[in-house]
Amino acid sequence: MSFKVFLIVILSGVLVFNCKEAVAPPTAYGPVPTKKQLNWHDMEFYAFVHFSLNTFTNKEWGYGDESPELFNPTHLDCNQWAKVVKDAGMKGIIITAKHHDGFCLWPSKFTDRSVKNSPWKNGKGDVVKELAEACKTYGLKFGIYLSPWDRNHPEYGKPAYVTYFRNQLQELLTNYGDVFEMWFDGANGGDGYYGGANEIRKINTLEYYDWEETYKMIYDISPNTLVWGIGPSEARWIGNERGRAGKTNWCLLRQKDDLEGKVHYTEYMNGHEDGEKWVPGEADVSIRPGWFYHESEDDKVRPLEEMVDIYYESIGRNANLLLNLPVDKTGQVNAHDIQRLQELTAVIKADFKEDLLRTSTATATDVRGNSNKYAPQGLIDDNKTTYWATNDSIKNASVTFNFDKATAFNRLELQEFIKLGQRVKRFSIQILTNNQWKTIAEETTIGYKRILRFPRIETSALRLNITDSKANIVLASVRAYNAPDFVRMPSIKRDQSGMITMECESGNTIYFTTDGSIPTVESELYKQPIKKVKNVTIKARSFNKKANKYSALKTSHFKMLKANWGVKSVSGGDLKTSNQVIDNNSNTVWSFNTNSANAEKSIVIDLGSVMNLQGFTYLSKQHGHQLNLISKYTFYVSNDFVNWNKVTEGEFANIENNPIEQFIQFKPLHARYIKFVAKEAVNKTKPLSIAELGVITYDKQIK
Ligand code: FUL
Repeated sequence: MSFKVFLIVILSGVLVFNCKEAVAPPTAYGPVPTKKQLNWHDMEFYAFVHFSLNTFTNKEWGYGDESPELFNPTHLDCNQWAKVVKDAGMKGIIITAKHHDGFCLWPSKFTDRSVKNSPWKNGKGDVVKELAEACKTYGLKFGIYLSPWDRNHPEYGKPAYVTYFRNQLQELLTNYGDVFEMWFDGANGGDGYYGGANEIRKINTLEYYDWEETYKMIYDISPNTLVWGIGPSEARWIGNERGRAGKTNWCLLRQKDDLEGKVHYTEYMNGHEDGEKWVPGEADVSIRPGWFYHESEDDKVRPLEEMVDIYYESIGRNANLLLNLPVDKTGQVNAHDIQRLQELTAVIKADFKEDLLRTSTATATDVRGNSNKYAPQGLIDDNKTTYWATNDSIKNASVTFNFDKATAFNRLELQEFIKLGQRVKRFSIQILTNNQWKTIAEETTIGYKRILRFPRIETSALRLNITDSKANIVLASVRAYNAPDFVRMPSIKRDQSGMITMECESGNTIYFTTDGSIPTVESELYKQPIKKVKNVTIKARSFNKKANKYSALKTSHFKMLKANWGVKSVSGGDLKTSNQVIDNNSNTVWSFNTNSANAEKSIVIDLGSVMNLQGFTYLSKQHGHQLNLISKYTFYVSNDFVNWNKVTEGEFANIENNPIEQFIQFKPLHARYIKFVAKEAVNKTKPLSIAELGVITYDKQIK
């Protein structure tokens, strides 16, 4: 080698080296997650277990006066819970160590209201310990729900209770190993037993617990615990108990405002683009209507397609999913719930089987410093630490993915490199058809993870356009999947005249039975509405001939037809429209609308004949911001419309957070007239809504 050549080699080496040196990595923009939060994001999917005295009293909220002796699971097995959770690909379990009624699943030394005074294991058991150990055995993380509200404690509302609450926190965080998440429920204050006072106690949640001090204590004992919910938390509620995040979902929150009570919870679904702190959303939902186990809900486990939608609208919308599996009276996850969970897991596994972008080639309109290190290859290399980044001033840019042959897919999964902040405000997806770019999706945020579902397309190239970003783009991954066809269940409705209508997606057909057997293509084909006026159970499945596939089974029990019912009288509302409460249509809503808070609000219904009753049902308005919920009721019956017997009174527990149909049971009786009285409203709203009132009957109708 001549000296000249040698010099050129050396110089170019220096140049390349310099070039590499010159491309500085992108810097963080705005609030960023802590290491703890990053680990939490990676968990994505974990379980909630609601299990306590309520499991045995059949309640959603205990009043606080229930005896600990009622807690007596026959075959408690935390390893069974852990196995179910592990098999579903979930990463941890959060247990209701203490719910609002104050009963403790561990033998706390600060109260007698715990497992130690239950017959279970002769008072020697500790559910929290058994679960912590089971989680360890199965490689799951372990979390704790400790209700700040305690409807039993005599000192609740006074300073002494806060000390008690902190003592229990300390106990839980010290004695059971690592706790990945501490869950502080927002439901707080109201009436309760409170050591026998039986009164209403309200507190200011933001001030009463001195959260700053409480958090300090938590972090002193357990710095790796992420605190959820109230106070200066590190993750937020998603704003509903349906497990759905907003399409636009920022991991940021104006927490300072929140701590001053200036943020409405409906904002939690989307977070705040201008939030000053990283407080990502966690979507909580129960696999059934209630949070605690009720045998009456065994046939009301959420349908598979709802579960699939929940998955896509939580994890697929930049939120973690906390799915509740209510453990039943035996002390195990119930078979009905396990089956649904397994079905869900199978769908998710099949949907995300093979990333089709792995073998594509990716080119970008802008690459930071033209460096290989930040090239779009980093999006498809299945390596979490590599990413595509643009130059500092570039807030919109595109990546084109070319397939070597036409490729079909219907899912797209995107992830930002959130270690450096959440940036993308808007993006679109295009595919190449007939040499033209066609837009198939226009969306907003991405965050930790965003998954899009769309009808299957086939294309030789896919383009991602980031059209607006807070700062230069730093994207971690893009993946495409071809999820199998999912045949959705048919919907089944019956109107007041008894006509049953079924619907399914176009192209599919419906087969059904009325004898309890599982429908197949040999069963009756649904062609037109059928009339069934008596009690009937319809089992139906949609069938997709092309894919040779059935939907999940849809079971609808139709009980009492309200055809002979009539509203006899109302107080505090309009009689003319009141039939809406018995029209079997949850979309028509009738309201008590008197201006006077003290005025009687009652509605009397004639059931047409004397019936065997053992309960009633109340369904509030279901849609919209203001649901005008009734929180307390009194219920009367009569046989002659003159003499009335008060049968029951009480509260619709947790209706504010979870406004599902309320089932109130009472001792069997015979009656023809029922009177429903609305005693109190959630939030003291004026109109009080009723979408539907019903009765729970037993046996057959009697004369
Ligand atoms: C709510 C509580 O009141 C429910 O009982 C349940 O624990 C749910 C997860 O949070 O606010």
